[in-house]
Amino acid sequence: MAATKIVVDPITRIEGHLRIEAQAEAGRISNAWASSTQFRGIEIIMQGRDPRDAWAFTQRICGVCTVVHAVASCRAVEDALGIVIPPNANLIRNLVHGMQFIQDHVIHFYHLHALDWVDVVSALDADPAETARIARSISPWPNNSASYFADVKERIRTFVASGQLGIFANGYWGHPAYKLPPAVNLLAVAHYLEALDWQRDVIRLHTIFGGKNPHPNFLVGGMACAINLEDTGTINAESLVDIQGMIRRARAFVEQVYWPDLVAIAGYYKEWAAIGGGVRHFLSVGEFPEGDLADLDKLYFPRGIILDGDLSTVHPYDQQQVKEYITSSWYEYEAGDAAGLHPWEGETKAKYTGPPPPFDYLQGLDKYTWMKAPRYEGRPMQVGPLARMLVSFASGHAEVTEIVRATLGALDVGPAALFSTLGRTAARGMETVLLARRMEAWFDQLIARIKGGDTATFTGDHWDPSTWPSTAQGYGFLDAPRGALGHWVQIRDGKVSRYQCVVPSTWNCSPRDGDGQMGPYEASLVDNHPLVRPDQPLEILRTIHSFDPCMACGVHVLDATGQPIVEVKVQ
Ligand code: NFE
Ligand code: MG
Repeated sequence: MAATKIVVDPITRIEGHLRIEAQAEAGRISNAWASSTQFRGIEIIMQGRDPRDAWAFTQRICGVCTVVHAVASCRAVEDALGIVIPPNANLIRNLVHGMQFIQDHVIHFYHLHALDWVDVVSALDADPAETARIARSISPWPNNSASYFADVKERIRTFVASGQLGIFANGYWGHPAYKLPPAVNLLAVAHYLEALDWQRDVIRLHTIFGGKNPHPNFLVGGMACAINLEDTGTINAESLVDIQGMIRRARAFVEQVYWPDLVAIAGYYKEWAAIGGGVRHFLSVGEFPEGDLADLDKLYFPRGIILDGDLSTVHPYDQQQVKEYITSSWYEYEAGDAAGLHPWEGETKAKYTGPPPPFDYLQGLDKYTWMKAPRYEGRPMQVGPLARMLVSFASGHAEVTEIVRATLGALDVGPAALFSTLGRTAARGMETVLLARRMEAWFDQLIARIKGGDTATFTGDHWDPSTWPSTAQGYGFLDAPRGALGHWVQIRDGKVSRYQCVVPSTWNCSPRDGDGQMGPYEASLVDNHPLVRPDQPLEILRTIHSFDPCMACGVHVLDATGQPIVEVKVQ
């Protein structure tokens, strides 16, 4: 029997345009291609600019992870110019980035991923009293009465009766792969709606420390906010109390809603702990510096590499070993298509060789995406929450070890279950719980420093370009919500001469390299992967969404101007 060809373009409920092509035989996926179908090239427009402005331009790579490119950029320029930021600035960056993680992960779970597992229409069959009983059995969260869930059910019924599902349109409702009982579906939909309000509240932390959201303000040399407890125009006693409230409400929702929901839903989908593992090399550049002087090597989540799923050894990360390949990508290199370039030598020269759109298939073409293929010592690497949890677990991180063990125990699965679609989604929840707790420690440290008389948030050292060497280069890393991020900057005569970003979604959405090695999305789709109904590729959504894809980051796109057409094509 010939393989069925499948195209999902764009995959929705992500940022940007991602096209997945696959082949399926006898209910399983036998081959897969991941293609990012838009290009903009922020790296190119950085050339010739003041490096102190780079954070503001690169931050616009993405409106989802609106913090991370700014921090990576500041760190790269600070590295190049030898700038050490004050401890308060580091704590504030941690709080801003930490809240970014928490908001991003909760939104991902409820609004971008949950409906791959939760059948909204089935919730109409729920008994609200049963939902209330389940809610009380897993969490002390106060919104847990039968009348509350009856109201939510009524709201869904109104959506469905109007024929306008709105935010719930286009689901594969009734698909046989949905397994939750109606009462659990209703619980999840109720929290989907609650999470919308919750995230709007807690992300105000960005507006206090950074002036606005999305895209709060940063500053090479520190943070662009002043602290003066007596002054109404700065971070003061009142705004710190407001921030403390947001941190507490963030933790409460994560511990009492997101995490219990995730564990409860995972319990119905344990077979997904053996599906979609894919690439077994993991990279974390680590994140959340905790040393007194913003020591970028003393991190809450450690830096390191896991090879071949072997958790007995954490290998050191050496940024010199990162190279980007374009064998399968619409770019050209001066040294030719087979070359791998370290970001210090990186080139961004677009060369589209695909068919004019609209096209039928990209599968079979030598080049099929705008993503480059980053490799570490020649290996594709999986990045993101699972990489962070595995590197932390293998490093003996106490809190990570505890929550990993407890979760595996609660689900009654072994450590091998981590290498899977379910493992990626569970790891994202685990780190959110730990970060929601850690935020309180960073906040307390900031308060203690302020009480001790230190209100510095910025250093002017090396701010003046006349003090800079004629050439300088630096890198800035951070582990973003979707994984390892690196910015590499070169400065000549006070201006950016080269700027390269190697981004989490570029690692994960990478195409095949010259050795034919698939990237993580592709490899996960052919790893013991079911596809029951090729015309309703729900299982593809589950695995791809478990990475939380962002094409805007991956090829540094600013906006999506293509047609909002979801094409699911089967032949
Ligand atoms: Ni646009 Fe991003 C994150 C970065 S992903 S979301 O997290 O960097 O590649
Ligand atoms: Mg790049």
